[in-house]
Amino acid sequence: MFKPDLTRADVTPEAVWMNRRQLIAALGAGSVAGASAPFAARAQEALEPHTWEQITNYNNFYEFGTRKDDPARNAQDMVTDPWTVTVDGLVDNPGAYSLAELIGDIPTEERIYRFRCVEAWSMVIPWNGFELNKLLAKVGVQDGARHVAFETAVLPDVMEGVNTPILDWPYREGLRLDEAMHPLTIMATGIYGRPIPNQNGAPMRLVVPWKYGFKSIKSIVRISLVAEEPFATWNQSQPNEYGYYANVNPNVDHPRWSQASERVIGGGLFARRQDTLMFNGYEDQVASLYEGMDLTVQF
Ligand SMILES: Nc1nc2c(c(=O)[nH]1)N[C@H]1C(S)=C(S)[C@@H](COP(=O)(O)O)O[C@H]1N2
Ligand SMILES: [Mo]
Repeated sequence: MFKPDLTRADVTPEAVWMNRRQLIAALGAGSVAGASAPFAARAQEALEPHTWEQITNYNNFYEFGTRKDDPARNAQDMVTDPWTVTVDGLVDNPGAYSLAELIGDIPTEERIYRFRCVEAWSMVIPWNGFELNKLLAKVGVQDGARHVAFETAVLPDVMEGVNTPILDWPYREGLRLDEAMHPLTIMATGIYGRPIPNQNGAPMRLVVPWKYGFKSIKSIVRISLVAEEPFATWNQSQPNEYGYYANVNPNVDHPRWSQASERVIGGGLFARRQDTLMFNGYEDQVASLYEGMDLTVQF
């Protein structure tokens, strides 16, 4: 089951540390060797992280431009120290915290997660961070809170994007409280053991690995505990295309493209597609959160 201290060995089933040939041999010839089971093969895949160069040069961060190579170039002037995060709403300890005060002595750990953008590309990223529930415990969630709302900084001097109406700024996202409390949901402050680069959402961003990437809001300056489902930027901009839940689901297509498979970033000539997994491969851990919901309606 879930262990709080995930390392690469923990997130990777033992069998996948063997190479594929050994795996096939171990499972008995024919059981995975046939062309029959791409899905089964994916369930056993090794979570081999993408490179630092890939993770930090192919980004979505519309505040810094809409092309994938814009953020790496344009985000470098964002000052992330000092950084203030306002915590408000239904909490015992509201306030404007420095990042150091807010994180305090919460230890960081490594989490190697699949990352699946709604645009149907994916990577594997070795984050450093901590469970959001630890931060929420510190600020004290009050009765009546049902959702957590997040906001990204708006810095017109360095973010050329916020001076244009491409999105309704600030970039905002939200999670239902049980999703926010789930142990897979983290606040990331690093990648590969280094401070998280600006283009990836420095100094602190959300990572919700079973949801489309747009839920994982970057460079957070406000966290609000609220009763009602909060404003979520992509959901509000095109509700028929981007749901509030935005759970990765190969069976529910985007109106303009299939979500059944994804392009794995990198590889150049060897770029490959793979089947998209229900809840991005985290079904065992999170499916129970959505019991009784029609995921084709509440997508
Ligand atoms: N503030 C903010 N957060 C954001 C975005 C953005 O444009 N602005 N893009 C989202 C989308 S669509 C994706 S896929 C991920 C990309 O994260 P990465 O660049 O670290 O891979 O960030 C998400 N968080
Ligand atoms: Mo995305």
